Amino acid sequence: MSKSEKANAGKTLNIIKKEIEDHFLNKRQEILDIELNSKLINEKIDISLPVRPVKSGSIHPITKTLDEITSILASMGFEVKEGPHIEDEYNNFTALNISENHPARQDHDTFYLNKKNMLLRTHTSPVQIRVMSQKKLPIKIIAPGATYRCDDDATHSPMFHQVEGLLVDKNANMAQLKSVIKILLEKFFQIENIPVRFRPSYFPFTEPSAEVDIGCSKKNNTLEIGKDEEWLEVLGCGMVNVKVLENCGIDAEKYRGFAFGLGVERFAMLKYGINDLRMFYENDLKWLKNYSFNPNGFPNIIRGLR
Ligand code: 2NL
Repeated sequence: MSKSEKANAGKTLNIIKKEIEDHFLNKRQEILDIELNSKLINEKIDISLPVRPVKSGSIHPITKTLDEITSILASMGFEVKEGPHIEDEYNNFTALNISENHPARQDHDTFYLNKKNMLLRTHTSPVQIRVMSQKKLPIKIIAPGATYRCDDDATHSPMFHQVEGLLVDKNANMAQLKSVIKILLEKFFQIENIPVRFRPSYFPFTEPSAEVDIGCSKKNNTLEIGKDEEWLEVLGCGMVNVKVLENCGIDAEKYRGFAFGLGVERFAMLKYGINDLRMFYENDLKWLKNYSFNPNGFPNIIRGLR
């Protein structure tokens, strides 16, 4: 092309180039807009949707009952003590005045271990034997926890739970024992003036010994606690046998003790209307959903004494 032809063609080509570029940019923006709009529609957050439930654990009725009993007794000044579940014959039987030929010593009740004289504790009393043997007086403790007996039927589980209480002091007496137990039962069952009866009984480790009954009514297949019609046995107690104090090196001329023991499963069944002991250990989620307790304030689960 000549010089003037070149100038003209250049102008025209520039106009065409600009037009193509504009078309390209418009189309590009159009595609970006479509993409953005479909994102805005599809990724919209529906703030009206209900919160998805957080699955949380819950407090087992045995744990709940243990906590309740523990905090009532702690409010009366009892200190919580724990000890080993594997014990020796001395702490579990001999120190408690349970003789060699006592029925509780026979193999059918006790899980004996391969190691000589070792066993799974059959009650939490060995914890109290350990504390008394340290000879720091006075003593005001409770021993909550798991215990073991070789027994398994509708009303017995090979592993179950106890709370035992022990007070050793210069003037410890039966009247104090009666008030502690009365207050415990009133607070636990949340019934003021619950009828309570102390009935003479026998335990090798207490003398005198008593079993404690509470008033109830049993009508149309319904048990109602706090009524004044029939008696229901709930725990055992007594003044610590002088032989037991002496076995632990405590001067029985100067010191006396009272003690009590209760079954946690039984307390839980009576308070929470559970009629089959075996369900406690089945880990049946439907049963647990019905009978266990909300861990107040999840995820900060706070339990026990602080
Ligand atoms: C029951 C009866 C009882 C005790 C436990 C005890 C412990 C020591 C000394 C004396 Cl170290 N006594 N404990 C006393 C009386 C009764 O339990 O039927 N429990 C479920």
